[in-house]
Amino acid sequence: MKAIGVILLLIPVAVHTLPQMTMPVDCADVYSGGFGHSGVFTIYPGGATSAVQVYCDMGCDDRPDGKKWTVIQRRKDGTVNFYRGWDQYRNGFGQASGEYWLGLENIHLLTQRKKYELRVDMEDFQGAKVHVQYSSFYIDPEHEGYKLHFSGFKDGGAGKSMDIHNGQRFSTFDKDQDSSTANCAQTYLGGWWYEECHSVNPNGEYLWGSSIYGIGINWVSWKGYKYSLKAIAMKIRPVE
Ligand SMILES: [Ca+2]
Repeated sequence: MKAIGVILLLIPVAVHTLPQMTMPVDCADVYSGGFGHSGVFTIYPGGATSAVQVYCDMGCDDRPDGKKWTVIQRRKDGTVNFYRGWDQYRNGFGQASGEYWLGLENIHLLTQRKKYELRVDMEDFQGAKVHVQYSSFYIDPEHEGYKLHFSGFKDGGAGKSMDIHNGQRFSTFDKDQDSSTANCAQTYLGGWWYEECHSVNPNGEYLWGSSIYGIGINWVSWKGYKYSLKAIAMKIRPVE
């Protein structure tokens, strides 16, 4: 009888803690689960069958606001080809330890579950670092073209040039949903929420600085159309 009593006491504890510990939705859940260091973790944006690896940016001493960020896109050395078609952008590609795209479906699932803010960190080849932050960020479901929504701009030196992409559908070379008569993804060699066509191109060609007009990893309000950044990372965090 004593043994049964112990088992009964343990069961509610196990049921309560298991889902949170083993199936974090995002890096904020990973952090709450006791992991305070940056690195690669498995998250579950859409439940038990949706496991995906991400890089969690848990910050460092010179960035006190840097904790709990789920990285949804990252470029840093040109090792991954970002000129890909719709299925790849929908499902994600690359390596969470290096360069990757989390996938539109995962980003949609995440931003449907919680209210998120967005941060974009950037670096040039001279070592200068800037960022932007938006206090609200989400994307619509696939049948709405994964349309992009953000608001609440806070400048960290990179400027507002992402603003023209607000409200756009996502386009790849094989799925043109942009506002241009041209195929922007094909012209500017990326996949993005192209308008007519872009003033930021985070998924453009990795070009080690000098860029042919508009095809690099451009952030126009910081470096113009002819400079391709060394590093860029888009990351999201639930609004407390
Ligand atoms: Ca078009």
